[in-house]
Amino acid sequence: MKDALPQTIYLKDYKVSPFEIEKTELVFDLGEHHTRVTTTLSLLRNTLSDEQNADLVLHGSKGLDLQSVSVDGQPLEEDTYNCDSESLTIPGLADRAVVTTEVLIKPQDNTTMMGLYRSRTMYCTQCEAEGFRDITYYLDRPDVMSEFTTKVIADKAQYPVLLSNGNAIERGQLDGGRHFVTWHDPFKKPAYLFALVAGTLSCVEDSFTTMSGRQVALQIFVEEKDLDKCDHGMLSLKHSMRWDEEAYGREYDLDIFMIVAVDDFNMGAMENKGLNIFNTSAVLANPKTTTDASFQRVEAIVAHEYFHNWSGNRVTCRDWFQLSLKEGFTVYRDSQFSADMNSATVKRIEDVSYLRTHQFAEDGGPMSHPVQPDAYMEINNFYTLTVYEKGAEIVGMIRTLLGPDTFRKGSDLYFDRHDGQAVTIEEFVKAMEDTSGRDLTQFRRWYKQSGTPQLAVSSRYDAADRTVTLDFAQSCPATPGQPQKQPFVIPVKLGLVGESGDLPLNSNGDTDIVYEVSQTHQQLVIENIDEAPVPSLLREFSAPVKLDYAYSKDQLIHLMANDSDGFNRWDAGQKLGFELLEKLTADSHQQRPLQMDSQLIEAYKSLLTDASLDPAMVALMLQLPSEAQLHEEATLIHAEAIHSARLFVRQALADALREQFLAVYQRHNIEQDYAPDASQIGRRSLKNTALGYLMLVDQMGVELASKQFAGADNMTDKAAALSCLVNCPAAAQQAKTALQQFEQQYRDEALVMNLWLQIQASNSQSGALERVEALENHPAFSLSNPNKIRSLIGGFCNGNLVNFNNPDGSGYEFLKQRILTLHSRNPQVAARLMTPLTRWKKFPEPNSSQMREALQVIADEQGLVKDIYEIAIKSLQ
Ligand code: B3K
Ligand code: ZN
Repeated sequence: MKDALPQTIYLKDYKVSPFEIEKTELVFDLGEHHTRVTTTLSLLRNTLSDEQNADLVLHGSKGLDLQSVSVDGQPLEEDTYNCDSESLTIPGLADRAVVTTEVLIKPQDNTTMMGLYRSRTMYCTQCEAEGFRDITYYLDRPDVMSEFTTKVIADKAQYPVLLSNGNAIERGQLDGGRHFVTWHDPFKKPAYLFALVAGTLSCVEDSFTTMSGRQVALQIFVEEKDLDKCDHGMLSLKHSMRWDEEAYGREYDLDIFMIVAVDDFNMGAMENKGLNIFNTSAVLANPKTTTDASFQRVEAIVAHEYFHNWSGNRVTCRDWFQLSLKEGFTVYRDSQFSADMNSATVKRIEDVSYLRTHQFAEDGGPMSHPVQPDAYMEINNFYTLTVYEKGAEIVGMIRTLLGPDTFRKGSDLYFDRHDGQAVTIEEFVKAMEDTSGRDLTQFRRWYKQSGTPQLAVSSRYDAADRTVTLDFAQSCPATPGQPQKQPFVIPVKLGLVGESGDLPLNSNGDTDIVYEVSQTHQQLVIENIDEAPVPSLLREFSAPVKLDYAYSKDQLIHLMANDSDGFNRWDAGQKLGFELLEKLTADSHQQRPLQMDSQLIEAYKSLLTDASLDPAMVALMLQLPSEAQLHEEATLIHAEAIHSARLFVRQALADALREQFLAVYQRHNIEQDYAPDASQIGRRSLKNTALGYLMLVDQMGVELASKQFAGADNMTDKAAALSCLVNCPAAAQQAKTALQQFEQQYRDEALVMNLWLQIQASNSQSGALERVEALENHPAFSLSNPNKIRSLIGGFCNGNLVNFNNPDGSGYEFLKQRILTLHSRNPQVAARLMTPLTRWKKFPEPNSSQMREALQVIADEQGLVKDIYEIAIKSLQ
């Protein structure tokens, strides 16, 4: 990047907009060569602004071809306004004015998937965060909320379905085979929630009766070939609507709620008012083509977008530094929903694994930032794990501190007080304070301080005094721009596990309490304890911190079997596995002989033979910490040694427990009809985990996988078997045949072919890069589709760590080239691909220098988009 350096935007510079937009009237005339957008804005000066004489400065972008501007019906001469690649400035407006602009845009040439663009045969939009300015000149900021009326005109044969936000108020025929539909959204909204869709779409319809008895029409629009994949999305939507009424008292407000599925989409989905736009991968589901994991993902994303109707749309963000106000809260809400719909413990374990592996890595890397950042260059780079997942953890901690009833009253107050407003995170916390009477001043540091806090705990038991003393010490490493941290308020849910289970901690007989650690050092003494217990700390992962307690192996095994907290039972097993893997990684790196731990084998054996345990939990407990998590926890990442150590342990477990794995595999080979319910999903997960181990033993595993592949009536079992075969050195021929058959059978199912690409991209055997490069030429791959990029390129760079980090540097070179190819075509997708390279400081030589050099080449590229520039520059510091 050699030209003008991108500007940094600071939270401290926030000013209210000098103008408000009472009404926004849009006319889209969709044409073959261009689209004409006519925008009429009813403006008034904002009395809260201290710039009462300010020029009107509308945001725009270089793709807008301005045709005309008029004020109060009078066309403006060209020398009376100023138009550049980022804005349109009109001086001298009265306190009220109607400004009309007319622009031409070319959605058919738009490859960024922001603003108005084409996905296959349809037009669609993505406006969050700042895509509306790619459509027309506007005050494109979330605190400018307006009432929108949108007329869409297009050729009737090609685009029979024309949609926008709100209710359709008029439709009609026009000359030349064209038609129009006019939509009106009665709720004021910021431009980022605007949506438009035009295409040949089929629709699945249903309805929902809200808690006050209103009928809401529900519609899911898809291409005709996907009509058989809408049931699960529709059911998830209805469950979400009911759940939000029951759990948060939130009722839907319009008479219609629409979802449209599009193939080319930068993320999962978008919560546009009344017209959610979804990536096909986030809404379509059918047992024949969709795995259990995707069924659950669809349920969670449908819920997430629906919940935004209140946490995001009715109450929105004042500015983009407040992004976690809607995202952290909504992720928290969707995780509660998924926990209620499925197994709460399983959901918590999945969420925490994800947070620890990916958010902790982000928090410890060069892009580390607070949940409420104070500066950014490109806002799209701040749709992060920190803003979303850590933001959700903060909301969860507030609930833990306040208790569920007060938290609910706090959220009611927040929604009532701020309905129709654009507010800050501060206002959310304030509503919680006002409801509870609690001072959350120190707690607010969670929003402002970046980095993952560490909590060191030690304990001692005094038999004479019958007391347990727990000593807590908290600290937080330095992060970019924040060398020193103040102590956090850390809610630690804890219990004491005795010989035969939880011990009472107080005279009420409570077996767990929430202890608040708010000082750097703190001590808790628990009295009347008759035996030396094992502390069970941070139950349900009550705070997003790194816990350090020197558990012995025996203590961990005791917790694995006896802790009443399911999350901590699982976590004890993870710690056991992690400690062994850490030691074996060092041994492998030093080329010392590797030795298996017999206690881990025994612990696994108990899990496999106890039929009373929940299969989903057993499956999770049998999964060793992932390579990605081992990378996160390592001080210096020796990718090959980590891979070998993990494989060694898996092999040793498989050899020692062949019979037990086989018995479990057979016990959970379900005969019933497929259902994506928690019970069946848990059983399939356990069965396929067992199959993964059996593959390592002998030919029997290969035969089981081949049989499962051929006979599976659902995509979960089919894909699991395929993945087992593909990763098995002893099944080369079977894998080849299975891949061919799979391709033959699903070549017309884009989402299934993405899975096919991903399974191959993550094959950890040698030669992976060559296989990936060959697949780039396969018709199932395309650099224009974000899902395919994520499956193949992302699958290799994030899901095949041993090959991506090959010390010959080929993986980094590959990724660098793809980023350079993609950056101007689709900045957001390219920016997401940068993540693995940003971790260069954690790698030994030669990897570290190779990654750094790749970043440097990217940073030096001419005309680099600011999305990539920001990440490259910050990572190189
Ligand atoms: N709000 C959108 C994310 C928009 C991302 C823009 N780069 C989806 C969601 O979080 O629900
Ligand atoms: Zn969201």
